[in-house]
Amino acid sequence: DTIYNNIKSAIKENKKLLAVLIDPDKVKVENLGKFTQKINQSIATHIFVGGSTVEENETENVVVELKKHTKLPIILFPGDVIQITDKADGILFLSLISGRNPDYLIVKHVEAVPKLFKSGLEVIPTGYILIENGKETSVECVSKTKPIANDNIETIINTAKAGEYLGQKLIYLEAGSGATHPVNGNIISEVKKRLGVPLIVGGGIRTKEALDLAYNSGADLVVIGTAFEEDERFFEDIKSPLSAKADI
Ligand code: 1GP
Repeated sequence: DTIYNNIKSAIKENKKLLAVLIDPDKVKVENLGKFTQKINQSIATHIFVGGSTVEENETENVVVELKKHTKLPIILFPGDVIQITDKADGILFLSLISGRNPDYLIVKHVEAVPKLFKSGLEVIPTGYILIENGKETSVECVSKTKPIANDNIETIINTAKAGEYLGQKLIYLEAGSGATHPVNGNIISEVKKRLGVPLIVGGGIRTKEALDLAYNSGADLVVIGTAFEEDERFFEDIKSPLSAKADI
């Protein structure tokens, strides 16, 4: 459980973690070398690879290329079973607990087992909670599930806690890639107060202020994809002691 234990020890030392999300659909493999150098020089501690609509083999090609350029842990954040590759280090074994579609709660997980069994991937059970953000995101479309309204704080808290009681080792509050509004600070802090496992927050974070707000509200690990895809200078914007790099 190296990845998970490192996350837990970083949190114990009050370090904040940052995952750069790479969607194999949105990158060219030949550009990844340069992009990964930027990641290496930044405060990022993890690389997540995944997306909602990725074709077979694309994920593996991306992971293999990333591995040539970085020592950061590469963790699959899969939208589907075909995105599983044993070339990564770990996988967020996501259960979409905000939704009521059995496919994303258990069906695809059963299908994934033969692949996971053969792989050396560290499997990290993760309760994935989609929160309304102002527009329909691809998670909502693909999974055919409704996000939880962002003023329904009670349900968000209870869903996160139910995930923890079910044994999920991480809880991920997701506004959706490219979200208009990231998960708000109040939701993050209310969930964090009651949660005994590390909290991941992502979706729509595009400024240093939004990143710091997420951290200060209680996010242990923040995931950012779109902002880096759109402008690599964002790596520079977030250089600061407030979100100091953890040694992982
Ligand atoms: C999406 O939470 C991640 O699943 C990251 O979202 O692309 O908006 O940064 P962005």
